[in-house]
Amino acid sequence: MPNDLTRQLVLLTPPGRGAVATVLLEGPDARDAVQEVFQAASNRPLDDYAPEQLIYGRLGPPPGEEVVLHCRSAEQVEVHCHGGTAAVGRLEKIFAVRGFAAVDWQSWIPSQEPDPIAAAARLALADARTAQTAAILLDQYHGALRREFETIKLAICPHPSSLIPHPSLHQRLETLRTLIPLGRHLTSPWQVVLAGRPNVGKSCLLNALVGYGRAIVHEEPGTTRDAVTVTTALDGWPVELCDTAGLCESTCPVERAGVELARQKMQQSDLTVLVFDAAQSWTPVDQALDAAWPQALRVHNKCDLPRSSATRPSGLSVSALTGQGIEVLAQTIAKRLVPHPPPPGAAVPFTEAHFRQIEEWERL
Ligand SMILES: Nc1nc2c(ncn2[C@@H]2O[C@H](COP(=O)(O)OP(=O)(O)O)[C@@H](O)[C@H]2O)c(=O)[nH]1
Ligand SMILES: [Mg+2]
Repeated sequence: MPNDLTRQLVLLTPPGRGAVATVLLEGPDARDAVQEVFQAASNRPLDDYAPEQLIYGRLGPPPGEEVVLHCRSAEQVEVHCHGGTAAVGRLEKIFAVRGFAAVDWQSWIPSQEPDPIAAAARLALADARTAQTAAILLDQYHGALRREFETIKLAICPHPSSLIPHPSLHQRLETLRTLIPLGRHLTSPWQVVLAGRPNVGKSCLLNALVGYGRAIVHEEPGTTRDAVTVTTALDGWPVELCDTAGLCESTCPVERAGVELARQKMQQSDLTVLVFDAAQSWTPVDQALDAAWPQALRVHNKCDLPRSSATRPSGLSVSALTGQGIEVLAQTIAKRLVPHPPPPGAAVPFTEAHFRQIEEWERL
């Protein structure tokens, strides 16, 4: 609810996107303020309508903006108008002279939620990329983390002098701490880099994985020097796959810049998939590469071709060409990123403030 005497206008939909924009007018006598500038297609006044009814008409000086109103109460009116920025801009002007201050939804949401964790979850939900990450945030919105924090506080507070943590308390904190990496990625995708020597099939593998995920969210063109990134979902987790230039010794400055960028990306990533060509023999260069990235997920591509007889370290066998092993690869990547997905309804910390709070309790 708004403060006692403030009138505010909140744009609830993202600016510039969508066919319809939703603006909330909130504050003392908001419905009367709308009535002053609204002409219903039925010519009936707003008081004639039941609270749940939608009212079509025009708003503002003729010819007016086409809008649909939903009068939630005398203090709250939702206005659905054409999407984009022009119609919203006109509404802002019309209502600014009536004392409605434009407020962004990020500032508005905390005023709606007395529980700061629920408010943070509502804000974070706008950045959830998959249904799975949204479901976890929804659990937090519905109180999973708040209840867990309350339980922990209760366990700590009755005996502040006793600094020996209760064993179950220790266990609870440990569980929360292991979920921090997941919490960090509920609003931003995991970074997975595909790396390896030129021509092993990295770019083809990226396409195959995206085909498996079937949910491209974002695509950026790249050159030999740039890294090409595509955001997809692997087993329900949002993942930014990054294709890199081949890792090789080169004297060409452009290629060397590409290789350097690839190394940086690998270092910064959550996981590197190191791709080798199963049809080629295992060389000392492969061996050196493999040894340099011990945490990487080792993948032997082109398993549709006759396999080179040379022995090679174990790894996932896949074919970007036929699709063989791609599903297992996607699942293995997901498992490496989230080894222990929390059960539905579990408490998951998801903001820096939550992470700090857990660390503070752990130090007690
Ligand atoms: N037979 C076969 N060829 C493949 C496979 N993956 C990639 N290729 C071929 O290998 C070549 C290099 O692939 P590309 O993805 O460009 O390799 P990159 O340099 O590592 O990105 C292309 O001719 C692809 O068609 C595969 O799984 N099987
Ligand atoms: Mg390539």
